[in-house]
Amino acid sequence: MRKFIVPMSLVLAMSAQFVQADECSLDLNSNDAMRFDQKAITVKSSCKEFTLNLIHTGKLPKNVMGHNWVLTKTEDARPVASDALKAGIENEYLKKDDARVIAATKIIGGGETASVTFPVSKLKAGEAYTFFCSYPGHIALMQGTLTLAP
Ligand SMILES: [Cu+2]
Repeated sequence: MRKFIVPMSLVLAMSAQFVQADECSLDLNSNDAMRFDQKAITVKSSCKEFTLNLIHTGKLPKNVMGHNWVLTKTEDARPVASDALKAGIENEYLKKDDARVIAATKIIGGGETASVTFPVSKLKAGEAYTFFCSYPGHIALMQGTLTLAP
């Protein structure tokens, strides 16, 4: 009987998560080939907060193939990424207190996950946003767009 109860509550918890995933959160995979699995993210303006769950499906450690998820206005993405180089891995490859960064996760390695939640009020309709990985050199392949949609 006990064996039955545990899986049932697990199933319920998982279905609740799927409902939320459709609305105001997203799972984004990253890998050892230096890629995100999605190029465009849409955030609904009806969401109060948005949660990005970054998953590293690879095996390489974070000092070799580290990934994070950083969100800025598109015009800020390159400058933020070049300042991130100087910040080093001890600062999660981001300049400290960088006001241009709207949201960011820590750097993770293979098999790890990291999440960030930010208020959707930080986004404006019609503004172009870019998400990227600030690990040195990764922005070349690891970037995409984020837009606020009605
Ligand atoms: Cu990366």
